[in-house]
Amino acid sequence: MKRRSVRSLLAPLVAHARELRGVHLRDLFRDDPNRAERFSLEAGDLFLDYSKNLVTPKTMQLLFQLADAVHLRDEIQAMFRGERINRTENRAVLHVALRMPRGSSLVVDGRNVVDDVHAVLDRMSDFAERVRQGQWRGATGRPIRHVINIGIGGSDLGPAMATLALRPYAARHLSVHFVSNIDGTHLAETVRDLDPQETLFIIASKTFTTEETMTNAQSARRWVCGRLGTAPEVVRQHFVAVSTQTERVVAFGIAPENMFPFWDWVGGRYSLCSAIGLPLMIAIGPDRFRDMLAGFHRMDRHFLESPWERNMPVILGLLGVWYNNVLGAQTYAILPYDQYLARLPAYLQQADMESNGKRVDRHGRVVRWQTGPIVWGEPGTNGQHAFYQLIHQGTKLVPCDFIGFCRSHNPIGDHHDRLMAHFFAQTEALAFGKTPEEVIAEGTPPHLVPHRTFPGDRPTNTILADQLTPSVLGQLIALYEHKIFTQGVIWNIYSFDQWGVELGKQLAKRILPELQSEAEPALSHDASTNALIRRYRQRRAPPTKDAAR
Ligand code: G6Q
Repeated sequence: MKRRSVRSLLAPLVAHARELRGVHLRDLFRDDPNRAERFSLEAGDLFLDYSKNLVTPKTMQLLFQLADAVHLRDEIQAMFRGERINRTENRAVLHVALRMPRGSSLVVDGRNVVDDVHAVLDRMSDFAERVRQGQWRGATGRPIRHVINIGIGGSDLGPAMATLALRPYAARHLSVHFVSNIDGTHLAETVRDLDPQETLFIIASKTFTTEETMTNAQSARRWVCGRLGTAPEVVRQHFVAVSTQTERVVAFGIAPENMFPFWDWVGGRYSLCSAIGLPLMIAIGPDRFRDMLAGFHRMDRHFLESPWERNMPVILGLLGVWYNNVLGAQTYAILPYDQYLARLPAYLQQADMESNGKRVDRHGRVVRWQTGPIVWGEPGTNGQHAFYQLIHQGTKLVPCDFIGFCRSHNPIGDHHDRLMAHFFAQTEALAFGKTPEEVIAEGTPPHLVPHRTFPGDRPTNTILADQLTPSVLGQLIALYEHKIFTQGVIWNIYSFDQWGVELGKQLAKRILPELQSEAEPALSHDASTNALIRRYRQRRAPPTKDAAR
């Protein structure tokens, strides 16, 4: 598909930004009484108000033209058709197939992958129910009470985020834990107070070679076998796997019938709806898990079918481009006003930064425009007492997404109204600020007026839903997945590979034997790395084999 260079496509927006210089959000709201209505929309159960952005109808029109100019519609359709759009790895990108309803069809290389998806979901459901009902027993006959997922990156962040997010729906007689870090502390502290007789490990790794996961899995197996013995039923009853690699799973000692597969067309950071969601399914049960998949699917259809001006992921993506490429924002903040979404910023950080943190375009040329932003955030109201100062009065432009719910799962006292009062107050304060005149009128001493003035004009999106249900979570995650897709298309980069994680891994492989050799190794790194390795060797504790004693 021929397209013009990103810089020339952005030129009309750059010129338009000049026209808008000096126009404040206060002016935009004053001049258009319908602004809140004009710039808000519903998709499924999500309501988005984007009126507190630094945009006019013309800005949106130019952004929609940009979406057309990069052939966004064709690119979306190509993904949904199962084309190999992940060209650098020569793979289709089909997380959308993971949530297509039973009976629908998407044929890839002659196979209807939706049938495969539902066959695995059925096996997962059966297994999850057996664990939940206490029918799946440990090697000594005790029911499982603790589930520990061992995985990292895409094989950890999604299920960890969602298991916390959907805790109100979880079986409370089971505890579900996530171990990811190769730091032995993570595993040691997780198993510390658990009884191996009642503990089930899920080893989640697409490749089944990831160093962190395999090191933790081996230590977990030592922890279990050291206490329950090495009879085959010990590993059989206490370890299952989620992977694409049957042979490696079997070599670890896990029987093929205890492995839940997925496919190379599922990217790690897009894998929550695959078997990678098994710990979540055990926590909330198969029906709730399917509700979540239905929520994802609803947003998928919305993205595929809606015109740009009613298309929530496209609008969020375009607004992000406006700030990132035209107004010079370096970051954007995800601010969920719900404690259950505490891990959402970390999850979206991976989804966004690993997908769009790229420096060359699809032709391999170094880009001359900004690509993915830095994504960060914390749940409200904690952030208000920490970093919001900089957003309100600092020198940087930080667009924010505020995510909130009308109903709490824990309606104690008036906590929820108080929480939501802050939620609404923050976007109002950020947009409209407080002028020096208003500060003076409050009787503020003149020397303090500049300090107490809030410039406002700080952009925010507000995403509001009735309640954080499994379906709403699915819709929310799919919203961001497709926003990220939209931006990757505009920046003309490949969003579905992650070569940037390789170099550090290779260097660590070279350094490990240098840390472990008994004889002083000949080091040939740079002077800094050599000296640091020597210092570590002199001071470290003697090595121990059992990280999970
Ligand atoms: C995600 C990345 C990455 C991956 C982890 C774990 O998109 O590919 O975060 O998920 O490196 O990989 P394995 O599942 O193969 O262990």
